[in-house]
Amino acid sequence: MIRACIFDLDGVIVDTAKYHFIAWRRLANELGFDFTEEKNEQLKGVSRMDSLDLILEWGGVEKSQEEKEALAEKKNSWYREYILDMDDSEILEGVMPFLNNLEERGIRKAIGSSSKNATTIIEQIGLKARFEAIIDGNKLTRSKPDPQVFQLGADVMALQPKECIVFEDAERGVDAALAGDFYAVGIGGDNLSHAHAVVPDFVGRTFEDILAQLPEAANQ
Ligand code: B16
Ligand code: MG
Repeated sequence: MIRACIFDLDGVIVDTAKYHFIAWRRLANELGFDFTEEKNEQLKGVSRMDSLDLILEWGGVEKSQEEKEALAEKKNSWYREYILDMDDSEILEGVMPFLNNLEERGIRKAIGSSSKNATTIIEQIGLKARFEAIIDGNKLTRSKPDPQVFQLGADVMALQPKECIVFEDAERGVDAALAGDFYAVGIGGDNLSHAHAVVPDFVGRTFEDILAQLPEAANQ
């Protein structure tokens, strides 16, 4: 029986991918190369340092560990300028009614994000009090597709994976949920067909609608 929903943040509750893209692209341009928004898709759900490694590889640039840490810090300071301007108007359409619907049903809620900035973002958009657990990148030792982020969320709520639905917009995020034995629902995007169900967004959707798309066992 499902008792909780665990939400990825970037791409599920808010669209911060656009801010990550602007900041990473600015860094790449400073290093003398560029990359496209399609390439940026590959960075969804990927940790900061792993994202930097991929971007440097695309640009054919090699840097020492110390230089990489300085570059990641620079990108993060630009990124934080954007997120510190965010407010509740950036919550994706359909999310608020869906959270309300879960609360009416007594379904518990947590955030499971790779981002070290997740708690700041949740505070900026005024949703902190709505989640029982916020697992962010600061609490993680392993990146998605490792299931650690969702396992920690389930642990805080003292629930088993099969009592939780994970909502994810990234292929690696769905991989992580499945690796941890959670029910996985893909939001939007391509490359999510391995999830138990995929929906374009939360608009007009209730908990019952989602349950109806999951395997029989989730409904018992
Ligand atoms: P930060 P999610 C992920 O968040 C983003 O999708 C990914 O693009 C980003 O690189 C990662 O967080 C780390 O973010 O630099 O803020 O620690 O989708 O897992 O909520
Ligand atoms: Mg995401």
